[in-house]
Amino acid sequence: MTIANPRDTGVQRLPFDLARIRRDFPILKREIAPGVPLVYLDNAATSQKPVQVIAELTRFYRDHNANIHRGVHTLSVESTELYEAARAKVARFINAPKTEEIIFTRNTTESLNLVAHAWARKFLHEGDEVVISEIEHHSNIVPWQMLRDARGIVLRYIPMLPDGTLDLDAARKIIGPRTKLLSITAMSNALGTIVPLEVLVPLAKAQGAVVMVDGAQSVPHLPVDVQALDIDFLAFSAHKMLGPTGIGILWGKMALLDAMDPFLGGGDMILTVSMERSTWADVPAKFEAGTPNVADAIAFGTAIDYLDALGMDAVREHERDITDYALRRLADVPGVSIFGPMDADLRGGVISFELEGVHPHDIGQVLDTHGVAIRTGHHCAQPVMLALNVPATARASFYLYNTTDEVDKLATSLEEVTRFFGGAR
Ligand code: C6P
Repeated sequence: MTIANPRDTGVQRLPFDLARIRRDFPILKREIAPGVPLVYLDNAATSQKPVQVIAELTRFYRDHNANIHRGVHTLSVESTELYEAARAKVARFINAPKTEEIIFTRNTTESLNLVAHAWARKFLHEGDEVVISEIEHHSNIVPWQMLRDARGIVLRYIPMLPDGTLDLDAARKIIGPRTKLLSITAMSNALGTIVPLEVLVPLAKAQGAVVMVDGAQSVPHLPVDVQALDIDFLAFSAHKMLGPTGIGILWGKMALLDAMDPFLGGGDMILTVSMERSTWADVPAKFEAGTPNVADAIAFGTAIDYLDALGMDAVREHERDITDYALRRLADVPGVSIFGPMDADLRGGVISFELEGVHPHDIGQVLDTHGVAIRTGHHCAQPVMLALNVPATARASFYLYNTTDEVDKLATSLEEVTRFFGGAR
């Protein structure tokens, strides 16, 4: 049974039936070794894909494949329509006022860099302040450091408190009249902390600053409404929300996108080209130079159909319950220390932890022999590791198909890890 017909425009809500959902994900039936079923807990890195998304990719290449916005032949027209329909689905999903405000990029990283290049390089000047936080992913740190070095902007960080939440008192002092941009994650990939945008966004708006949100971890897991949030830019990746790799989104308010110069020059982003000069196409084409990732954008539309059919409130509720269970279950495993807020209402389905006496890399390797896939390392958030005073953590991250049985498997496997490394606690 399919969850939603990808060609439907209307969405029928379906009950959150975990067994049925799991049947849609063929990879969840995989065994890592004979008799060792996969327990996939690395969803913050990338999610698995349902059959509907996989089928849509094949269907596109089999039945429609052509370049878009170029031809008058049937296949080109069909491909263009499917691509633009996917854009409309994305717009509806985040409640963007205009479909044209959705720009297809490769991923969150490219979306954040697009704003750093095409907006910030044009509108920010020496001494202007960009405020980020200590819990950002590198892709929301490095572009601003590069801009600081090139343009002399000042980069300021909202610090992290020991419990993994942001220091809001410090934020009130840091965000001020010189703040021109607040670029902030909505959910930490390293700790799961949900950032209180409802507090931070008004602080920045009161100073007349532009607000960009890194939604790589929030859009896949929480209902997100860009108008209710009152933000200006939102960046996220399809591959973390049931869609293919190689497709990302930048949403921006039309007035800002209109005022920006292009990021890349080439085909499809121009209105006219002469030997002397070129003029730009309208948004979004202005930011989609060259042949875009047509098939993956269309399959991303199918991923959105799937999430819409479940409803993002239901997705969040399920993940909150799993996280709550996991926080309690892991706290009972001898030697485990969990980083970040201990309240499942304050975090998404991400749990970073350490196991006394065992390096995270070793935890990951032994868990793999039990079929349990987690991520270990600095999670592209080295400032968080510095603040925690650890070189790395082990991280389990959940999605809509994970079960409490899988959390139990993680917990019992961690006990095995302790035994394996000779710790008797
Ligand atoms: N975090 C993780 O394992 P890309 O790689 O461009 O799709 O997403 C970058 C990115 C930006 N912001 C946040 C909050 C993220 O979590 C990520 C990706 C993955 O945590 C891969 S490092």
